[in-house]
Amino acid sequence: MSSEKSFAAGSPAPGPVPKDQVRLYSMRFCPFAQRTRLVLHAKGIKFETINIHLKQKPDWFLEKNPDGLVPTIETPAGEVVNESVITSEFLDEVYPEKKLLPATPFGKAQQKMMLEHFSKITPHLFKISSARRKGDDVSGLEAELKEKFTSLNEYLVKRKTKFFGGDTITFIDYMMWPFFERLGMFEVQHCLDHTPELKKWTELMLEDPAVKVTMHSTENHKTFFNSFLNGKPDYDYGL
Ligand SMILES: N[C@@H](CCC(=O)N[C@@H](CS)C(=O)NCC(=O)O)C(=O)O
Repeated sequence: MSSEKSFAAGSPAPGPVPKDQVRLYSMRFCPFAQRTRLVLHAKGIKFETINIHLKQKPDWFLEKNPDGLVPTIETPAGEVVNESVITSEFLDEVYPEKKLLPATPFGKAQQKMMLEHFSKITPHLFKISSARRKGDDVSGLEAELKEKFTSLNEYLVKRKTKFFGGDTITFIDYMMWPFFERLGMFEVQHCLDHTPELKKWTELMLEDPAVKVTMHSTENHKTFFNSFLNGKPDYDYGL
């Protein structure tokens, strides 16, 4: 697609997915869609993006995914897959070059266990941000977040690896990254100060080409997030 502008209700439906590509239905600031974008870029998969106006979804998008959530991917064969982790695993299987998930069942299970653990941390970020906006004291919540970061830090220390799946970036790192990119937006960056290995991991992630190409600055995240909180998400912010 030539424009990154979001498609809203009433916009014409896109044609069929080009034969040699995958189509990603996305939203530029969505952390879940960023997971899929990271995998697409890391694996060098040819894809086109259709950004969706999530407040005014086109009917043709809801026909493809009645849940109306991004990320959703569509293949030239008409296969429609949604949910960030499922789309990412699907892409890793369909495109075997540069595998991101480990080959062994135990290796895969380890990454999925870690992801399960991590998915209990993310709601905490939203909780802190919402409490802060209400003017509540967030020190207790921040202490809990620091504890959770300590558990991730210990994982890296025990394994003695730079990344969560070894010394190179794998699936689990990409699944976790979008939320770390947004620590500044949630104003909890300082919660990493006592977890040096985890902090180093964030610095190494920032050097990754797929991270570089999919990321937004903290300022842009903040501006979008504020528009979202005010009930008028500016999906096309910065375009
Ligand atoms: N569990 C889903 C969550 C995806 C999600 O919440 N996406 C948001 C945008 S960040 C969305 O599509 N929201 C539209 C809506 O709720 O109607 C995943 O991992 O893909």
